[in-house]
Amino acid sequence: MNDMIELHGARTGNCFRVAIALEETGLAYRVVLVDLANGEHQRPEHLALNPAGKVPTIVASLRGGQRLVLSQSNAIQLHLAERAPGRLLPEADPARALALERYLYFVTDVIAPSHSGFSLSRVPASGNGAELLNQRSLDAIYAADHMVGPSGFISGDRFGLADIAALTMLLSVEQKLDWARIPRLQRWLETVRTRPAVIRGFKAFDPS
Ligand SMILES: N[C@@H](CCC(=O)N[C@@H](CS)C(=O)NCC(=O)O)C(=O)O
Repeated sequence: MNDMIELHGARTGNCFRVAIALEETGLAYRVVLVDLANGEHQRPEHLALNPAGKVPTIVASLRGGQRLVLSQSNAIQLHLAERAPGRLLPEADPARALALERYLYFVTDVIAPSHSGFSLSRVPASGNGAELLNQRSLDAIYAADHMVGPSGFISGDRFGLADIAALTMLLSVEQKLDWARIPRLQRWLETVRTRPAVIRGFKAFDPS
């Protein structure tokens, strides 16, 4: 069985997080570009992998030869963390539990309202719902400055899932943030955005 993981995706935040996680683990992968603008995510071959017609999706083989087709960017990142023990998540508690807490903070309190705000902003006559959700996401970022510890990372002593979740999100609102309110996150961003694996992850869906 081929150990190469296939990553079906496009240049979107959810896909970049998976590509960065793959790069950080060093697991072998190859990208299958899904052209969203041309509706490739709705074609039968993609729907056979992801019936919701979304990206990202990975196709991988497990020890013993079983095939794994997995969607949901966060389920994929957790799967990758388990395949590369200690690389994206500490292996033992309490560090592991605390790292999951920070990761899920960014997923549920920062990314989720931001995505909902984006969807709502496209609905005519939705009032100021989008604005409220976007502000809720920004407020959760302002509340996270203290999470950057002496190591310079968001949880524990190495770069991990929480850093990946925070990174794509903070970059997407970089121009909206008042950085004077979050000096630790500002220093953190300057460092993590230059990590070679992060740079490679952001280029993963560039046409070759
Ligand atoms: N909760 C899913 C969301 C997947 C998702 O919404 N993907 C977007 C791109 S980031 C997509 O495929 N959009 C195409 C569409 O909805 O038509 C995840 O985390 O993977």
